[in-house]
Amino acid sequence: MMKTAYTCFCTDIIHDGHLNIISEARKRGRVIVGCLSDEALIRYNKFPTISQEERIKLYRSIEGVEEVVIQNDMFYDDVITLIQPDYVVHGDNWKTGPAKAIHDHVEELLRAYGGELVDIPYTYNEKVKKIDLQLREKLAMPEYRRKRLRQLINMTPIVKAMEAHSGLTGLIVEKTVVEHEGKLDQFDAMWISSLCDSTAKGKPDIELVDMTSRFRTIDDIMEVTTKPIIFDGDTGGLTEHFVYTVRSLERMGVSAVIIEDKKGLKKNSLFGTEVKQTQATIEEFSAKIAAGKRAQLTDDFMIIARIESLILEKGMEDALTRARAFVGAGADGIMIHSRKKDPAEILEFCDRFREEDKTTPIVVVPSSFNVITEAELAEHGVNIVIYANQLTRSAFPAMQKTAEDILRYHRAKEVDDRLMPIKDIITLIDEI
Ligand code: SPV
Ligand code: MG
Repeated sequence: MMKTAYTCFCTDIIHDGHLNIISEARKRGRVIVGCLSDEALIRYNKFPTISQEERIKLYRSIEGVEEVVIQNDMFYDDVITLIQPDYVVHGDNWKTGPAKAIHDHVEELLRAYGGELVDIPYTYNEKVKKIDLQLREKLAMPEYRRKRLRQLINMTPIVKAMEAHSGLTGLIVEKTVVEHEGKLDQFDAMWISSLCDSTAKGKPDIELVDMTSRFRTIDDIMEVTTKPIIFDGDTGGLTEHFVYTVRSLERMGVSAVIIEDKKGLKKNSLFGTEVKQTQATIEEFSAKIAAGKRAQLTDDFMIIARIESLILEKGMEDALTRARAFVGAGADGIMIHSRKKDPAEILEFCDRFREEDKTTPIVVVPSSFNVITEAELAEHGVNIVIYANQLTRSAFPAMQKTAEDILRYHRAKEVDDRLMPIKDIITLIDEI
């Protein structure tokens, strides 16, 4: 019987490397190509720039490919059970890094029935490099990046956003991939926190850092990343100013702005009622949202209304009434915030909001109620979870301790084993 050779693709463009894999597979048998599903792809690799259907068509059009199947499981269990290929052929680039776990797992699956894994030397020539750059362009340019948050909301059970406030923290959010319990995972989006952007500049979180400076932060991050950006717009400022902010953010390729229903001198929400903070009226804030929606030029950009009723202890009914009104005014999503350790009030809000509104995205920021998992939040209808300040809060004590110890010992030797090797920090940064 004719043998079968299987390979899984997750590319949007076919280059010499893929053709080489197909030709090696053909030498061994009937070629079946797996198309990694969108959902697996965004966890494993990067956001697809063409649809799953278009990728299937693309792979089918390659000479020598006899069949294309969808691979839903990035660890290959589904297709290997189904097809039991004699060979799995892959570029040898998956033998290092987080993908090594997949390599090893496939090898084990094949061994169980006498199949063979064939690792082909990875092709990296000028043409392949150019195609990599083309793909990067499609991910990083504003018109592609902007719409990606809406796409992600539809593609994944919960969008995970991590705080970034500089090129370096942006790179961490962009590049961190972990393998854990048989799954690879990475963040989907970045949150430009007003708290962390201000803290990085040594300033309080009171809308003191002006928009020009905040835009500079966005630009620093955008220059070195491709993931979509959610901008913390504080109160949005005066409505007459907010409409310009919306236009600027949209033009830059930011996907969403979240504005909170407060007015006057804004203080950080985690202070709650310990400081004086004033909530805007429903009418005032609805007018600001509506003006922002009128100002935007694309259908991609999102204006998300953040409700501070639970933070300011105005009650659940007030929060729900506001949510209804702000969606009515055109808000593309609702962020509900709380500073309680117990997630109960957040979950009650989500459940009650979802009873009457099945579709408007819900955003939460579990800084205080940090026991809740992403899966539990998704079960209660949450679409976006934001880890708003954990990178800053982990970096600060580490830096402070290093500074103290160098003062203490009058040299840097004692801190050295806590430091990232210089070589690693250099490889973090891409050279063009
Ligand atoms: C921020 O990260 O700046 C936020 C979230 O607005 S919070 O600090 O919890 O108010
Ligand atoms: Mg903020």
